[in-house]
Amino acid sequence: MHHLRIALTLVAFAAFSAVSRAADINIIPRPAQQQVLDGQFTISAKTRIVCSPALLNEAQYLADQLRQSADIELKVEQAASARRGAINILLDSVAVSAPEGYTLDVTDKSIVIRARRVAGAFYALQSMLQLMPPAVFADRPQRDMVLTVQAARISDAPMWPWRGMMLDVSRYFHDINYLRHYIDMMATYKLNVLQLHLVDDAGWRLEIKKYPLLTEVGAWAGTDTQRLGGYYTQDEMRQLVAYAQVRGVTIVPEIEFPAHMVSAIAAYPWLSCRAQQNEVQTQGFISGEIMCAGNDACYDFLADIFDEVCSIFPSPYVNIGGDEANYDNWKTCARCQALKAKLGLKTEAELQGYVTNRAIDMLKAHGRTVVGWNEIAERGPLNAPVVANCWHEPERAAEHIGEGHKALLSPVAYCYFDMPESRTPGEVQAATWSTPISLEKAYSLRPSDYTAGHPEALLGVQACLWSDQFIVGTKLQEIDALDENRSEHYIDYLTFPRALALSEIGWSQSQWLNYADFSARLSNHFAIFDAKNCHYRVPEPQMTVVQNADGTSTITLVSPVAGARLRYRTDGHYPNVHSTVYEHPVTVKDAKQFMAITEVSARHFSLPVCPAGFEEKK
Ligand code: TNX
Repeated sequence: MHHLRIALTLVAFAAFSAVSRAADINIIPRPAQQQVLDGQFTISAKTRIVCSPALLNEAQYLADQLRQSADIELKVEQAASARRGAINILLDSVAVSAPEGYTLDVTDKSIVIRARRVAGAFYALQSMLQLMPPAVFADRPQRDMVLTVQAARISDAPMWPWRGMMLDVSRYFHDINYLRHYIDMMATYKLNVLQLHLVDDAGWRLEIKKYPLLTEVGAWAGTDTQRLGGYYTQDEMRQLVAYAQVRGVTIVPEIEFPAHMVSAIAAYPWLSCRAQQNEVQTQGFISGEIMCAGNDACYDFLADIFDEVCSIFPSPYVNIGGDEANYDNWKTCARCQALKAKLGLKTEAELQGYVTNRAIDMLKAHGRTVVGWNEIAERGPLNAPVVANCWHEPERAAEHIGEGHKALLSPVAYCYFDMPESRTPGEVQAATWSTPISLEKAYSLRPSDYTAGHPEALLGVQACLWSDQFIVGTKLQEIDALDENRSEHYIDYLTFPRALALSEIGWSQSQWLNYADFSARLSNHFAIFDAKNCHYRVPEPQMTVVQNADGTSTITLVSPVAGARLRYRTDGHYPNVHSTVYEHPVTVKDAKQFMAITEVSARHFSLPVCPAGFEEKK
């Protein structure tokens, strides 16, 4: 009977998706089931938002968004069941079984959202907003707003519970406003975890009341006019946590140790084995300094830090870093060696395991689970399962799952968005130690390949935006002169649109992961980015080249951005916004001399695409 029911459900789902005209809906990440219907729902000043009492925040979020972009004030009312004519946002654990799942039914008569939990209701709202004109995402009232919602029927739930972004706020201090913008962008695409890399050699970014020098000293690097830095007060962080919570985003704090913490050691030299005075670093090289493992005071320090961190961040996870530890100082430190002997440990790696175990215990007392870079699962036996954030080869995720840990995928080759998308001359100069990650490459990671048969142990995917690798002195061609060399605009440029690829591989079922289909939908999202003041990277035109019998080549271009013009040159020079507008396929004698760009506006255009390609820089 049970099997029959499953079979029938599958048939019903298959029929449901077969009739859907997916191309007409451009939602990213692609919903599990979607069907476009005829007609649309029109929102007017009389439309009510009706919600379950537990969903007032979500109803208010929608009302705020519509007030902001359309200058319309919708009334919010609480009710237990749907009302005709209204936008209904209801909790319904009978209709929806997946924890973060939802259904969204839009007809010309009403909108009905059903979700099992708050998160699902929020995701439903994001899907609903994506069924509206992009201007609905604007942060100020737009003229002539048409408040229509495409009629559709959607039933959706994410594949993986953790769809994250990591920002390195240590090497480059992003102010709170930028973090809000980032969270807003994430929320639009159902990305639900923001890991803040709060500690590294170049800066300690979180106010800790018991250790004021961490921010008085540790948050600042460089001298005189070159002095840079900053930190978040606990109040600011609490407000940010609340802001993120409303948007379905959990902020996971990363307090990095035993390596990558010169900022703390500069403030409190006794934290290190040799207790030598260090400067907070201005560059991103990895310091040989390390927290002393043999000094009890260091564990008291960690426990104090975690007390304050846990009082600020309700996240069930705390990330303890743990990567790239250089053990030279431990090897010559009498206290570390004494502890190693006392514990009967053979290697310094095992000593790191001991440090990790101490942290696991401290955080367990706060009811939190430890996350760390995959090194933590590789150095010394651990007393409890952790979440290994796998930044090397993705295969390591399967290994750590096999050992009883949970895993999160952030493999360099797909998820390190501090690598540029291309090596086209003129590309933003970012990290070069691994190969560029094109949008298509970012989309090609398949989390389900790395579960070792335990899908529940793979939490999901996360992209990393390290900021130690920006090469000072570069300006993006399409960004106005910046008054500093590194800036938030770089992070927007590196993050978008690749974060949408990440969002889809983390959310959508494998059967729907199709790059061509994704690109076609994506072309409609740049208008959303514009509405949200996002300084995204404009993709190059899509190009096909056909060789003709007479030796000429015919080049066909497709705009990757809906509504954007393409321009080209045939003389081997970079096109600009005054070059010839592409209207139909072009036949040229020498394809190598052809270059084309996507032009979103006079100041926002892409790097060129060229049939000959661009040489990889050595
Ligand atoms: C490696 S990835 C690091 C970071 C750097 C990054 C640069 C990892 C856990 N550690 O400290 O910022 O490479 O791409």
